[in-house]
Amino acid sequence: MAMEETLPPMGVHGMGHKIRRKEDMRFLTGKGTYVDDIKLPNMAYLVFVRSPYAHAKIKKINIEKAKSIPGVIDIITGEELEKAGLAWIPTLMGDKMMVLPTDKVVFQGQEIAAVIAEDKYVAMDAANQIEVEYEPLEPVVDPKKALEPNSPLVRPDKNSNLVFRWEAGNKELTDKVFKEADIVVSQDFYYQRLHVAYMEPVGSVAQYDPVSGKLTLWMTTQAPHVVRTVFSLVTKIPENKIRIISPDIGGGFGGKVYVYPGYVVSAYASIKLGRPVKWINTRSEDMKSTAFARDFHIHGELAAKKDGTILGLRIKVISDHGAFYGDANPSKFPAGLFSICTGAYDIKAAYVEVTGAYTNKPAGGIAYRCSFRVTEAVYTIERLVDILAHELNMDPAELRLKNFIPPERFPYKSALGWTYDSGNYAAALKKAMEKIGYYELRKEQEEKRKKGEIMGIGISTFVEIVGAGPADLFDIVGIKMFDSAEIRIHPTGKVIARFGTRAQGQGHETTYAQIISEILGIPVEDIIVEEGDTDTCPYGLGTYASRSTPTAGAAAAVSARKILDKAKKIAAHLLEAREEDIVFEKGKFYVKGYPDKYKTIQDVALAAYTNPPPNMEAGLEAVTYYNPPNMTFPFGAYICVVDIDKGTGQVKVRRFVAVDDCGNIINPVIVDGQIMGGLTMGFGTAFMEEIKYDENGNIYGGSFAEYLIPTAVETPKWELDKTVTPSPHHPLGAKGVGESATVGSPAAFVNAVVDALWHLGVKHIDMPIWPWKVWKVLKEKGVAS
Ligand code: PCD
Repeated sequence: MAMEETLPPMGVHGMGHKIRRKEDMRFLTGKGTYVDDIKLPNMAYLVFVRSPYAHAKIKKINIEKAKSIPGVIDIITGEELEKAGLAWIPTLMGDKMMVLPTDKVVFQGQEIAAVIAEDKYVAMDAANQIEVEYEPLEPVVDPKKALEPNSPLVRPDKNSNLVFRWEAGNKELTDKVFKEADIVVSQDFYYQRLHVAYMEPVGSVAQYDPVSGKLTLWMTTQAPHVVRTVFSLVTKIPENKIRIISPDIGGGFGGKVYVYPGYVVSAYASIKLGRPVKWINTRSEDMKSTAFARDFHIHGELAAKKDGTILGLRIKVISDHGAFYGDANPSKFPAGLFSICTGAYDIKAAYVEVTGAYTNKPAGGIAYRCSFRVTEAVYTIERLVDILAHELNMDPAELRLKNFIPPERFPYKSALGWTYDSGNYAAALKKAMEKIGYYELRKEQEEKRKKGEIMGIGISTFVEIVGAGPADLFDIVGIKMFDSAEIRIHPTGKVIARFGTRAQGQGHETTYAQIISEILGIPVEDIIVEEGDTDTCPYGLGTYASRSTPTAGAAAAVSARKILDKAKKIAAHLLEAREEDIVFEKGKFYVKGYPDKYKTIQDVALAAYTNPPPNMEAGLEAVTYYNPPNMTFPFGAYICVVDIDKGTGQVKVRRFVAVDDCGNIINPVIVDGQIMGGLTMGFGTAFMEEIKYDENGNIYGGSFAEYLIPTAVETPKWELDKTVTPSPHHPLGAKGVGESATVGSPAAFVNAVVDALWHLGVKHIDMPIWPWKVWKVLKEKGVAS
């Protein structure tokens, strides 16, 4: 069916309408404005010299030759930054990170010196002429070895490689439950290091105005307000003299929450030189030096009764954070929200322990399409549940149905302390089973097995936790995690709405407008949504961890309702009636019983400026800083069918059914787009992507030639469906959804592959499941053809 037929034109289209994305005209015609599109008069270019070593002492940096190249304006090293107090800056997790090193380098690809030149190519040539004398040091690559007492130290300012040790749950109770259990299953999982392969590499343009003393920074950040505050605290530039603009962003996926050295050095250089300075990473620089995701070494155990009742969960993790602890977690959660790992199941006792290690790699631990480690948690529990089902010789769907938290138990308090807002896990799984024809597939699998064909079915019934705050529990560098919406209605009824979040492709310009349209009955095309300019937008914590709908989306609803309250008063005045008698419907106010004599919201807007009731201030606007009472807990049931080629080990995803539940939906096409994109990323995780290092800390490859991401050719066909279980505390009953599919799907793929091979004695294969890994197993088991 053509898009034309399915998508209605714009108009008063609130919640649940499949309207086209307002921003797409700009994006699809190449008219977006990204950081690299910012071109200012007299702008200089910054390029970094990067370290070839993972760990080395810097003995000397010879810059003379480079400096003499025509067009080179300046060269900035760590020594100079140190004098300005900027060689090290705080990370969002209360650690410190090097902007430029003064003593030693701590990962391959680290920024060592910045060349600023009249143009980018001169800067690149000059960077090649900078000679750095190194004394190589023994690198720390394996996080387990990093924690051994005799390990070399990654950090010059620390006396161990321990980042943190964190635990949650009741250890005694969990140990007791494990002793009493009929069966305990255990497995080691490695959730591999991933690169956040957004389309646009990170960069910034800094412009310092010596007359006003104002610093304007265009940057690829998902959290402009927080970055402004941190910049101000570090540089002592007054916060109202720093303006951060995140223009259009070509994908963020968590990788653009981190504060990169380039942001700081471009700002410093612009202030020093009095001219604008641009820095844009190349793709391979980005791959080698930006913050990475995952890298969790997990040991998981599940205890159960013979009949499949799950009793306890015990998990031990070693996490690799690279050289700086730069995760963007809320500060009270060193291992993010990993403690959501009891998942969709009613588990009495659980205990989790996470130990973080420094290694000679770029900073890691960022939440790549993941609400702070939810992805690792979901993978662990969903793999363990499948292993338990197979060990017990039970059907993995039946085992899940037996252990789900039943719908009547919500709000449900988990063993690790979270209060789930709402859920109906059995409904989602049953819908997915029906859609895919689960029992017929099991029969088919049995038949195929008899013929020696290899087919598997994998399930993942995940639960997420998204939408941070509440503010008393969640903060980033002390700043409470709320979010904001300001709505202004002009006299002619046209609207401008501004937010503390910042979309990177999610479609906020459309969905926020739909929220306002839903409540005020104003057509979506009359509502302009703006984000990402700290001079104009209300303060907010930004867009990551699927928090925009639960927080800023809620703020939009509350602001719109505040406006509606005032509008009702104005309407009563215009209709010469009592406020209690005013009815509001589809953009029209009328007196109860007299729907034909009405005033439109646009009439009321005009009156707010021309004829407000006596004693009422003019204007029609509202701002809300929304502190959510709880997180939202979206969930879903995914089922994947795979066929494995015995000759090559190639896994073919034959079918994939995804039933998602994100509560009430604002825009169904946007939500489906989010899920399809997320599934594709989960597919890449399961089958293709990994950042690896050799024993010297050299990155393998470091370009898209080796780091494979799925294209349209590899990507399976996704079959989508929904259940709707509204969030009881969100003003619109909505939950977040942007990350669900990336969080939930890897376990479904891996479960399907292991399900296909279990009868051969295969219990686990670590991701990415490359064909050769499967082929090796088939060969070992004597079934490769
Ligand atoms: N929605 C609707 N409904 C509902 C929900 C939701 O409609 N219920 C929609 C909204 O509105 C938007 C979307 O959907 O538009 C999404 O949402 P959310 O969930 O709220 O989220 P946000 O916050 O907005 O966003 C964020 C996310 C994340 S987080 C990520 S990764 C990713 C996702 O988002 N990223 C991205 N998606 C996306 N897309 C694109 N295109 N791009 C990008 O970049 Mo992190 O933490 O950062 O890792």
